[in-house]
Amino acid sequence: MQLSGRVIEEQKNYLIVDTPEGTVRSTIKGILKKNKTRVFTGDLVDLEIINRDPLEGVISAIHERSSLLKRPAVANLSQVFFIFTVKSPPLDLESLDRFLFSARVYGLEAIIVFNKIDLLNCDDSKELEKIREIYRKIGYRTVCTSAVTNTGIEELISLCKDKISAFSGLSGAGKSTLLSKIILDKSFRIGEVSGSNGRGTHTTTHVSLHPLKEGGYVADTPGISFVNVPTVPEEEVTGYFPELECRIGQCRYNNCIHGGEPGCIVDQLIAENEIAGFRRDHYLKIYNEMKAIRKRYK
Ligand SMILES: Nc1nc2c(ncn2[C@@H]2O[C@H](COP(=O)(O)OP(=O)(O)OP(=O)(O)O)[C@@H](O)[C@H]2O)c(=O)[nH]1
Ligand SMILES: [Zn+2]
Repeated sequence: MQLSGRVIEEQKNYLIVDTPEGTVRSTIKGILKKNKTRVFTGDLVDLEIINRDPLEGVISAIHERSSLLKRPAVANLSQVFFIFTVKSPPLDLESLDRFLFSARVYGLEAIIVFNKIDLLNCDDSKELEKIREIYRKIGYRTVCTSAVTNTGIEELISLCKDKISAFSGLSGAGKSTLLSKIILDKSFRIGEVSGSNGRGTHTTTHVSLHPLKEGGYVADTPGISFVNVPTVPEEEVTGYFPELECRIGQCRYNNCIHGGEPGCIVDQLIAENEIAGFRRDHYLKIYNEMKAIRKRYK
């Protein structure tokens, strides 16, 4: 019998595949091994069932991937929730912009979550609304949540439906707490790939995908890190900032990097409050980093 399913976990000698018939403990067909074909968590695969009870199978084909994240390895991730807070820890927009940049380079949809809104007073909430408006305007979805009052949890769950999602964010923002509200299963391994340096204390641990009863999967490891931005040619950095990308070619000088040159449309739009000045600053920082990296390898 043939089945298709999603690889949800890599074990030492087996891959666990979620199929309509249940989870199947699987090995990889010899010919695929011979071709050195790698199978990753998140891959959609075809299986030949070789045993019914317990269900066991052999992976015979891998469907084309839409994305592959390297560390930790996970295929076909469709979206990532970036968990941030306004208070405790304080809002860190530079990190958020670096995460958003990385997600765009990797081709992942990013959703911004402002957690711990139970801690905000009236002024904080007004400030948060202004920030949300800035990101909304450039096309990002934002969600406000509280694991204390359960605000926004239903919205998070509905956004996960039929998608493969991961949670990322700075330490202490509440990733594990929010994940445990979405994945109610007790076998959920909270915090395993988490660490103060953002790279994880158990970096060898593989990602597992947890099937949601609503449909879709959530990576159960909250440590997927976007802190280290991927390297791209510096002139392409604008392409990953939506509000800059749509202004390409509008400055006086064609090679304007929006770093204070005369006749820069970005300067004008910042003065008119159309573009957030801090986003330009974060863009310039990444631009200069990319330039420095290129020079080093020249
Ligand atoms: N007030 C409040 N506290 C929260 C909320 N969500 C999480 N916390 C608390 O914030 C602290 C950090 O939460 P975690 O879920 O461990 O955060 P994390 O992002 O997984 O942190 P790392 O494991 O360090 O990456 C815990 O003490 C949580 O109880 C919230 O919505 N409101
Ligand atoms: Zn410019």
